[in-house]
Amino acid sequence: MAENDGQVDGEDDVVLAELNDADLVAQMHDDLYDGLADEIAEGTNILLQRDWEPYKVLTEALVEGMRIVGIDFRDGILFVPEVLQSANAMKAGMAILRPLLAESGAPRMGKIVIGTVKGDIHDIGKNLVGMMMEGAGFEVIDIGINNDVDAYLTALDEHQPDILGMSALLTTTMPYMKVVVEALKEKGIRNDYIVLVGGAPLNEEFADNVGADAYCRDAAISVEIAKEFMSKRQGSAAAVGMAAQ
Ligand code: B1M
Repeated sequence: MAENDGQVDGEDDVVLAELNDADLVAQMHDDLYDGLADEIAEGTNILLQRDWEPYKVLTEALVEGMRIVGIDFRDGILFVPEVLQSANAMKAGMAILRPLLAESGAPRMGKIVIGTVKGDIHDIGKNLVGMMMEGAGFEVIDIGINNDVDAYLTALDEHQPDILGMSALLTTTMPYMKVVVEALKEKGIRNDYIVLVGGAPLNEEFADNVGADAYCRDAAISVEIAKEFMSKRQGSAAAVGMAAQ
């Protein structure tokens, strides 16, 4: 069971709405661990009704719960089918938070094409980045998982974004980012895009090595970095000009 086993979990008759905030969050970590999508949706709604900021619900209840799942997955206590259920439960919570994170009314900041690289089907982190970017006023074109070079190039050609975002969660798939960047260079279009990369096994050194513009540690930082690059690229007129479109 999850790290916080013994606090409030394991009770069939737990009424989420009767728990205080700390116990509810602990229970949600357990429910995420157990892949209980309905309970995660309910817990998410309860925290929102208690005036929790959507971002706080996301990070403290959902992302932290997934971190705990990741530890037991790594240690061979949980296996793929169980972790898939946890991922589905997480998505149930994210579906509720998505419109709230996106409704900030921020001016149009720019456009990003984002996708997970070839061979990799992890999409939760990428989806979170997309949600946060939308909330910050970016137009987000999510091209999904398992993208080869052609898929990235086609999306860039079709959508003409300012930013290309790539995600990789596996040490075996992260080198593919370099393949994509090299393809951009070969076509002479590398400098047309801000290339941002992210995913748990990456770091700044890796981003430098593959020729990306920056490594983004998490979704919130991705937004900050994207904004920074956009304002460098277009000057302070960027947000104003795009808002008027
Ligand atoms: Co996978 N898996 N998995 N898995 N999985 C990891 C990544 C792993 C670290 C688990 C472990 O061993 N502890 C391990 C990788 C080890 C390694 O490479 N060294 C692993 C493995 C081995 C595997 C399989 C090979 C297992 C197997 O089949 N034997 C297999 C591979 C499948 C494949 O892709 N080909 C596999 C499968 C799966 C599931 C399908 C069961 C499921 C994915 C479901 C889904 O995504 N729809 C899954 C999950 C859920 C995980 C863990 C538990 C959680 C990942 C996650 O969603 N984290 C993960 C363990 C872990 O990371 N602790 C693990 C939460 C998410 C919010 O964080 O994705 O890091 P993260 O995203 C962050 C930042 O990294 C950053 O911002 C995000 C939000 O803050 N970010 C970006 C991410 N992408 C970005 C892009 C950007 C910017 C920032 O662009 C601009």
